[in-house]
Amino acid sequence: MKPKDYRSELAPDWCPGCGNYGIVAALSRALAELGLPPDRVVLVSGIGCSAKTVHYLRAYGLHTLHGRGLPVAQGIKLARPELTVVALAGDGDGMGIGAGHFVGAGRRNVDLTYLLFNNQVYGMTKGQASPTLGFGDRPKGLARPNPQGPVNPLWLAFASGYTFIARGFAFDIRGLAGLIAQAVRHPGLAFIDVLQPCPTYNDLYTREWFAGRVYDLAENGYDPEAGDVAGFAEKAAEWGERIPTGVFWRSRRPVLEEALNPMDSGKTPLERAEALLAGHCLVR
Ligand SMILES: Cc1ncc(C[n+]2csc(CCOP(=O)(O)OP(=O)(O)O)c2C)c(N)n1
Repeated sequence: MKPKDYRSELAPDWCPGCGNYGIVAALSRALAELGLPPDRVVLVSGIGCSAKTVHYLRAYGLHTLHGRGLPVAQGIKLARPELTVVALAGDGDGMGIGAGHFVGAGRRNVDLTYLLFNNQVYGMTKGQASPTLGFGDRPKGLARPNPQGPVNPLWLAFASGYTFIARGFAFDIRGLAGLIAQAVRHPGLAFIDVLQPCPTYNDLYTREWFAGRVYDLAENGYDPEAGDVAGFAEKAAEWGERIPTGVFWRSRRPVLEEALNPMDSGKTPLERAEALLAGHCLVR
């Protein structure tokens, strides 16, 4: 399989210069590198410009509801553990309306990959401030500077229990493809915050702005497996003149599939999850 073999017959209708083109290129490159047949891959999205990605790649795809991609993705993985599941969301989708699911998924550690298309605005609805936009920032879709502070997706992923945490840049296609391949291979819930410039509504954080700032954590000998929480927190907070990309954190703990009752081995993980949860619920 070559990267182009994962492209669907549909032509993307994103704006010229959108970072999403780089993400599609990186995702198809990673799937080719992993040698995954399209019928073993499921892409799950919420709502937004980012969510259209599932239509432009040749694999199974579900375009779900705003902020709800992760619960669907986890259900698919539990029902069909042999499939590779990749969930994707915009920063409004994933860090706003879907933030509760983001936290819950971290606690479960189901073996799937989650890509955040982070452009700091609600692209599809004309550039309102998303939860990752900085305090006081005023990209052109805002009438006034942003009165709210940003959430740090890397810190939130860590606090929620994600076992693989990385950041990529949409226009570093080779680097992002490498991160996606590592995330898919990681046995557990893997999160990649993708810096994805929106050329139409975010005139502050542009492709050029990022290109002069991003650097690879690995260049400075950073070890994501050192278990160094303070080092992780410091690197995840670095933003401004220099912005780190690469793998920030990698650890192992049982995935939900393993943690379920081993006595129920004749059942699928989804049936085992239902049996387990039934024991914890007063009302079904
Ligand atoms: C429940 C619900 N609320 C609001 C909307 C309207 N809506 C559609 S896309 C969107 C924001 C998308 O922004 P983001 O997730 O950052 O993705 P982007 O378009 O930038 O890729 C909103 C608020 C919706 N479709 N459904």
